[in-house]
Amino acid sequence: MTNSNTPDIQKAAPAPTTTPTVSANTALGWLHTAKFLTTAPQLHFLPPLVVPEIAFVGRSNAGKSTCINTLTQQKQLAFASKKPGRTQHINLFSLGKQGVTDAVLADLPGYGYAAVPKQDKIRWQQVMANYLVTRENLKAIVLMCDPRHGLTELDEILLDVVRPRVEEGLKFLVVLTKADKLTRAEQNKALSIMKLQAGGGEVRLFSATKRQGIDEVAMLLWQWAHPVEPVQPVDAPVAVLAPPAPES
Ligand SMILES: Nc1nc2c(ncn2[C@@H]2O[C@H](COP(=O)(O)OP(=O)(O)OP(=O)(O)O)[C@@H](O)[C@H]2O)c(=O)[nH]1
Ligand SMILES: [Mg+2]
Repeated sequence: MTNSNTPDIQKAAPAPTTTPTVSANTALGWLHTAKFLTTAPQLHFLPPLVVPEIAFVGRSNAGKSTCINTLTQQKQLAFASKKPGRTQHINLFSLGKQGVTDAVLADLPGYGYAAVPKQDKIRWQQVMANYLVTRENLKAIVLMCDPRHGLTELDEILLDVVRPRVEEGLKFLVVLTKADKLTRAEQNKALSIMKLQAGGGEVRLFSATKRQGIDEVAMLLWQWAHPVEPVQPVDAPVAVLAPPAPES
């Protein structure tokens, strides 16, 4: 029984989970606010930002721009094309309700397109590595991978480049694109193989044409852009004095 004259001792509440839950509708509504922000041929032309940035990377023609258009439900936000090498700059899209930007999506040019001159390839790989290593507000990477090809040599190089940042907390998702080209059994097999290769990163099947995996990817991106900071535990218990007992 509590004596009203004795101070109540209130312990600090346990830290809340760092993974907030969100409905697919909320996540998709948020992604739908996407607006073109800027485009840059090189990292140093990008504006420094403080809001979380989520970069879409992967080989040429993997479906990065299409994925951004599908997630944001905007047909021509990012330039998608049958012709590989369509995206040649780093394109940023701002996200946020009521005009308040709370995150940015980055659509990066693809790599590995055979017809690109060797010098351009090398230059681009340097721009990309530089971006992935030094972009300060980069919070997550979405690696688009066509499961019919699996991880290419350049994907592996990219994974090596970002590994130290992933170990420091950078979020990482492999999206297995164009899942509509695979049977259900092939999809499951590709998913299991990639889970082994993704080194603890998330893996999701995705198809823009069949609208598969959209909710799941949208919710993951929303969670990553809106992390809940754990409440610091209070060292000493907080004493809350009970009101004095009324005099009789
Ligand atoms: N069947 C199918 N085709 C897709 C899907 N996603 C993209 N594509 C097609 O793949 C081609 C390349 O798509 P993009 O989104 O331009 O690919 P990208 O990765 O941005 O390519 P780059 O800008 O060259 O790096 C286009 O013809 C798309 O229509 C999908 O989920 N299913
Ligand atoms: Mg593109």
